[in-house]
Amino acid sequence: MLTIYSDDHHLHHGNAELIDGTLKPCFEMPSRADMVLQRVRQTGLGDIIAPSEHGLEPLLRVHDAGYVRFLEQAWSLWQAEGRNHDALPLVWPVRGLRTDRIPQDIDGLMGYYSFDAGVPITAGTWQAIRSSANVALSGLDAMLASGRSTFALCRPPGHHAAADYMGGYCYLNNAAIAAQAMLDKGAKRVAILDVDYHHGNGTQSIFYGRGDVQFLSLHGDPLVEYPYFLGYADEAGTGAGLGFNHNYPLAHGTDWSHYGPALADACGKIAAYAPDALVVSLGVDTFEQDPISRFKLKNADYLRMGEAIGALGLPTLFVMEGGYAVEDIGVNAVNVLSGFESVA
Ligand code: OKP
Ligand code: ZN
Repeated sequence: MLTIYSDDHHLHHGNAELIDGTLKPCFEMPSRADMVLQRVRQTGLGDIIAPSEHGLEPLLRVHDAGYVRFLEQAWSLWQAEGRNHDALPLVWPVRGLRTDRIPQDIDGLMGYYSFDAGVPITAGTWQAIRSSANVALSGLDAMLASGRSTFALCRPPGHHAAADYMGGYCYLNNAAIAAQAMLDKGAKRVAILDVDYHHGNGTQSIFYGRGDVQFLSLHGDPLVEYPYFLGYADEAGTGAGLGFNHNYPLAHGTDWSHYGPALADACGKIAAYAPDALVVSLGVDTFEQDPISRFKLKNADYLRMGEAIGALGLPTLFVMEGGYAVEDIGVNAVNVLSGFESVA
């Protein structure tokens, strides 16, 4: 399988995140993608190529123009305040507060365009997130040109980013951008399967009213897990999108004995939808040793995951999302891809 990768992700390296009430080094760190790349090489998965520039247009098919402009300008606005450490949001417009006036000050903008504090903006963030989206879009190009499934080794991840807000380590929604680009290139229906441990709230919200994108997500139950405010089983879509959104909230401690059947159910729904292609939001933070997650999947379970997805027989674009057990992230991600290839 072909991998798309760029070193540009190194330009985004947040210093710290607020977790459990203290500042800790960011779990979402450059070594994550380095380890996946190393495993791709080690296993001889296939060629590795650089992305090409796709411009802003495909981003603006999914994201709000004001939000994209904010992402581009945030670091320089922050610096203009005389600050040279990472930018972080610290105030949000919750119930009853106004969202009809967009603040002009950088602290107000950071809050307006985010839903949590897990999104440091650094000097290189804009370039890194643009590159990450280019990785996904170049993966799509390769998949369409060859008819073969492709791995977009994106970093930073994207699935928590909505049309006009960042959060959960995510800025631009790489999977959504690729799915929309596929439709714009002539696909009639695209399915997005999100196997990251956390609910893909951004992707869900982007396509919630749409019937041309089916979204399915297996994740920690939002009643007890981040992102808490979306991802319940009764979220089925709205309007033309009704019936095209499927959430599988799963309990803490979920292992393959419960994950496997949920995945099989999701795959059945994908098969029934009969999409032209599949995008997989590939997070491997479902791993038993993940430092911020509570599922119990083992290394070999990722081979089974890949086999289940491969059995669909669809052209598939894998888009890297989460996974924070850095020692195992490469093994687990590539196990999915190898399992997929063993049946596809
Ligand atoms: C990004 B992706 C854990 C706090 C979680 C944010 C997690 C973002 C995950 N107690 N903080 O979905 O892997
Ligand atoms: Zn995650």
